[in-house]
Parts: sequence; structure tokens; C-alpha cells
Amino acid sequence: MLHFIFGAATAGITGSSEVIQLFDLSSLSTQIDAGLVTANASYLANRVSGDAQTDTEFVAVLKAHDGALANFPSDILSPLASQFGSTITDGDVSTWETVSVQWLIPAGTNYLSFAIDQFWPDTRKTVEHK
Ligand SMILES: [Ca+2]
Repeated sequence: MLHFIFGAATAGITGSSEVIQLFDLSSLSTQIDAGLVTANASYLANRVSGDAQTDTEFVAVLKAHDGALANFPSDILSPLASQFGSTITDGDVSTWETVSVQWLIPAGTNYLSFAIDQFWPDTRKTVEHK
């Protein structure tokens, strides 16, 4: 379980609290370039009721990268493309909300990064999802 303590967003940055997992897809390049590979990612989120400053929106961000896996994280802000899904969580700790994203992986992708972030909704408009 990942526990976010604080997650203020900053323009150009996907969030100050996030976790990112990388997926090497180089062995699937032929199928990806043919438009045959789809990514499906999801996780469960929950939060305390908090106050007016409590982050309520959780996002799942997939970014496609064409460079070498070793280039990460320097190429995190220059992906080929990205796709995200989001969910506004309730303040009921007895329920879990699903956050998911599905995406036909674009041609030229060598690896994917999958990020879990959370936002206070009014701050997301300042965040850049490439
Ligand atoms: Ca809940």
C-alpha cells in the first residue's frame, strides 16, 4: 500500500507525491508498431475525509517513450504521448474507488511509464500531462 502524506502539484511536474513503474516493451516492438498492443492499468484508492485542502483526485498516467529505458527519468517530460484516467475519491474510508486507464500503445514505443498521482482538483489544471 502506498500512503500519500502530501501532494502539492507544481506546473510541469506530475506531482510531488507519486510512484512510477517502468515496463520494458522492446520485445513487442513489431506488435506495437502494428497497433496490436493495449495497456490496461488500474489501482484502488481511498482517502480520509480531511479538509478543504485535502487532495481528492487520483490519477493513473501512462506515458509512452521511444528512447532507451536507461534514459528514464530524464525523458519523463518528453514522452511520445500519454494517456490518463482519474477518479474523484469520496471521504468514506470504508469504500475504495478504482482508478484506471486503457490505451492502445502508440507506434514507436520502447517502454511505458505508469504513474500513480493524486491532486487537489483545482490544481490539476496547472499540471501538464503529455
Ligand atoms: Ca472511499
